[in-house]
Amino acid sequence: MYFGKVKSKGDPNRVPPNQHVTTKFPVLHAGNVPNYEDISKWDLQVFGLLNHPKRFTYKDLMEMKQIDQGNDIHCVTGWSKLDNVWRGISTRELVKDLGLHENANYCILHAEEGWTTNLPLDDFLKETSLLAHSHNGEPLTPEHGFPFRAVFPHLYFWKSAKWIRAIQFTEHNHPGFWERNGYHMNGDPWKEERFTWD
Ligand SMILES: Nc1nc2c(c(=O)[nH]1)N[C@H]1C(S)=C(S)[C@@H](COP(=O)(O)O)O[C@H]1N2
Ligand SMILES: [Mo]
Repeated sequence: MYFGKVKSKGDPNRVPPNQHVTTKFPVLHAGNVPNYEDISKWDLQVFGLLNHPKRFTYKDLMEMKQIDQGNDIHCVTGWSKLDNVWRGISTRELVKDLGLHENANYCILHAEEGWTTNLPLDDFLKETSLLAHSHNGEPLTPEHGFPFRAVFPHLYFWKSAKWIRAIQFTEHNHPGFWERNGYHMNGDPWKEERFTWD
């Protein structure tokens, strides 16, 4: 299990600049919370610059190797939540047999209702990046992204797409939903990469 750099709760170095720690788990998103009546019909499409595009069902993902990741999350609106434990599938594991092309430099994550976000491939494939189905020992609630959400703890939390339905690998960096509205293309909380006009 990975617990990031071991720092105590009181350690100011653990909280990025201009963030405050909350013990709540705020719910934040644009649009509606999806309702899945039959989870066997849900799927995750992985496509774009790779040799073997693949459709994963819920069952496929649940039968893959599972990992637990402990981390802190940082929302661009200013809250940070420490000591989360997520369970799911490592992004590296997800794409390891799909033959990513040399020129796959970026990803677009597609969620329900056409919501998207973009990030560099290296961030997507970081050791701490995962697709999670559980948080702190409980299945994700619908509000927090059931059945699967991305988790990229090293980036502001808006990159961690809830209700993810597809992952697309691209050569160029295409801005997603918030990024088109001025949010940063990378979003590193330690560098305060909040908005492109900063
Ligand atoms: N599909 C989708 N995922 C999303 C969002 C969204 O609007 N739609 N908002 C992002 C933002 S801004 C944040 S802070 C986190 C919030 O996750 P939470 O509601 O589980 O705290 O989800 C991110 N993932
Ligand atoms: Mo956010």
